[in-house]
Amino acid sequence: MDANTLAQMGITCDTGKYPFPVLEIKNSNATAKISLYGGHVISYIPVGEQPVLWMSSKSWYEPGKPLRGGVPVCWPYFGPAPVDGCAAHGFVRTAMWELHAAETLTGDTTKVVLKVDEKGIDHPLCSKPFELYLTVTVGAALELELRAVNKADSEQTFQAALHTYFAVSESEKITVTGLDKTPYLDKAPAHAGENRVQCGDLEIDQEIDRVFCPTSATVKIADPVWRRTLVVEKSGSLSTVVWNPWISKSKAMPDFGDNEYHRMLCVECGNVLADSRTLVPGAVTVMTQKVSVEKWD
Ligand code: TA6
Repeated sequence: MDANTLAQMGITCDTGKYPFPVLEIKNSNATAKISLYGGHVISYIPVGEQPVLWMSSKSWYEPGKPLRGGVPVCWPYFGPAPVDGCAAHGFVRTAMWELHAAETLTGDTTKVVLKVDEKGIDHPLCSKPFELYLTVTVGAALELELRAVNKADSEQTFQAALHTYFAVSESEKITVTGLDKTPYLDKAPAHAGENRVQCGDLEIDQEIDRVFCPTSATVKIADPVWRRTLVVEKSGSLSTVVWNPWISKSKAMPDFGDNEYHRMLCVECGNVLADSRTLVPGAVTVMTQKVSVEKWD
């Protein structure tokens, strides 16, 4: 798709600031930035709003290293790699994706489709052909669709997550609702490996690393300082991960500012752990996440 056609849709490609192409989308509803490296949404700002996504000031922008913030696409596994020496959260967040399609929808909303497949990925766990499509719709809401196609002649089992980093005014002041009475695997040090049940709303006053499953619930992040609620709806997903690294883990990550845990919360729609998916040859699975902002009066 040539630059002029894209420009008419409010899409430009910035190859200056970053060592890889970054699509910049601007319409009357919002602006957004999407890195073709990683198929990674790195910014979404509705008009007149604070940023919805958070990016670390320490993020790497180097091929081979994952971006810190925005919406990392975790696929075909979630968490530590099942083999030594490989990065966590799969191999597509450090792969080059291509712009597959773009169009302007009614209501001055911009839709782009990114694609990645096994070609050009050199990774010990990338052994079978696949196609992954990330559809990003930028409007008054941010809508993501992750579509996985098994192109192999044998079945493939995978885990996936849209590992979304949300921007908040102060993590200790927000309240997360929608997960009350939901079972979760606790991965934070205090109760690592324990299967527990969420009791009421979730507040952030320690390291939080919880894999909720099963849940198809909409999660809301109420932010009393910015007087808004971030609404995270999903489909095709029965697991949701909530993560804040808090103090010691923030200090342990070189691409994460020591005090940045105050400014972010991850709410990740996924197919992880017991919610992993198996595709027979030719099968397709789709997971969606829709993020919208409810302004308080
Ligand atoms: O989704 C939460 C989590 O699995 C945490 O355990 C932490 O590892 C986080 O992802 C970030 O992982 P990353 O590999 O991007 O540093």
